[in-house]
Parts: sequence; structure tokens; C-alpha cells
Amino acid sequence: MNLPQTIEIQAEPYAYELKPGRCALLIIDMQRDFLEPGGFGEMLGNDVSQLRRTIEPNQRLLAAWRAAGMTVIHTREGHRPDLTDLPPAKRIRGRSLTCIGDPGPMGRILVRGQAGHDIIPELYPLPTEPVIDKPGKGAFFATDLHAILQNLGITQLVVTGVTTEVCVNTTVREANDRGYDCLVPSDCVGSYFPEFQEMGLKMIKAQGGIFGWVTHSDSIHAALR
Ligand code: C5J
Repeated sequence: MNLPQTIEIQAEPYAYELKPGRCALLIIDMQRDFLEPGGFGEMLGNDVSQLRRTIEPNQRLLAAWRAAGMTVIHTREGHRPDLTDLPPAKRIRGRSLTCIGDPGPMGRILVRGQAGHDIIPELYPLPTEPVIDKPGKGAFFATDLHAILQNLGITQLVVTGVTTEVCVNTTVREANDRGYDCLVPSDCVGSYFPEFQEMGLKMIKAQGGIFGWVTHSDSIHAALR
């Protein structure tokens, strides 16, 4: 697809100047254990329908990015099978009877290589799309994401995925401190908690876009057309 060098997208707090050659779609943690009925997220008592509504808009955005030949990167939250990269504080946080690394409904919970840790089939990465395995909430912590983005000449990120207030927000903040302009489409990010969804988005765009911009994916599609 032949796109102009800069495309203006309606966003808050003001229009976002998307540069197709420099903008990657970064899809955060769309993993089976967080999104699928019967997974770890639901086992903890969460309503996975709050996250599943993001699947279709993410599929449409992913298709648009692929059709335009723009960079797509996926992340997965999880740990080595021997759990040597799992801080003890993270393992015991929440005082749950079932912790990260324990057997769960879809294999060992948040362990790399297990079924529940993998990305949902609806958004499965192509072999050409980097997948960042991250041990933390932020996608930059203890990963090679920043190096990959720099090598690709990426300066802008459209950040989608789950959950809005945890891994999406942490990643947007990390990216902002590293000089990336982040745009978050509200319908492509999800939280188990509606109030956190609302506040998580407000925090990004507040104070003149202190961490970035917020839009709806319809505005991105309209601009790409
Ligand atoms: C959480 C995430 N919520 N991907 N992970 O633990 O947001």
C-alpha cells in the first residue's frame, strides 16, 4: 500500500501525526490465559468478556497494518520454565492458592511454552513478526524491544492489548520515557475492570498527553483509507 509520509489521526488531546514508516503496532499480551474462558484470568474470578471485546478491533487493526506493510510486534508476559527470572515477590503477590509456575487450566501458569502462555489464535503472529517475551508488566523491562525498535527506525507506537491499566499502561510509560510517541486505540485495549479501563485511558491523555494520545480504531482506519 502506498501511504503518505505523515497521516493525521483524530485523537485526544489533539491530532496524532502518524508516520507509517516509523510507526509499529505493538500488541500487548493477547494471551490465552488472560482472554480465554477456562484460563488463568477467569480462574481468578475475572470476567474475560471485558477483554474479549478487544479481539475483533485488534484483528481489524492487525489486518490493516499487515496490508500496509507496517511493522507489527507482539508481546507475551511469562517466565522461563525454571522460573529463575520470576522475582519471589511477584510469585507470592496476591496470596493466591495458585501462583505463576503452578499447574493451571492451560498448562503451567505464565510459563513460556505452555498453551495458556501463547497468543490467542485470532491474533497469532506471522513468522516475520517479532514476539517479545517479557518477564514484567512493561515490554521494555529485561527485553530487547528498544533495540529492535531502534534497529527498525521506529519512533512511534500504536499500543493495543491487555490489560489497559497494567501492561498497556506500564509499557506506554516506559516507551514515553524512551522518546516514543504512543497512540492507544481505546477499543483495542481492555481491562477486567470498567473503571480501570476508563481511568487507564484518561491517565495517558491527561495534561496535554502526558504519556501519549488516545483514539478509537475507527479514526485510524479512516485516516489510513
Ligand atoms: C496482568 C497484563 N494484568 N498483561 N498482565 O497481570 O496486564
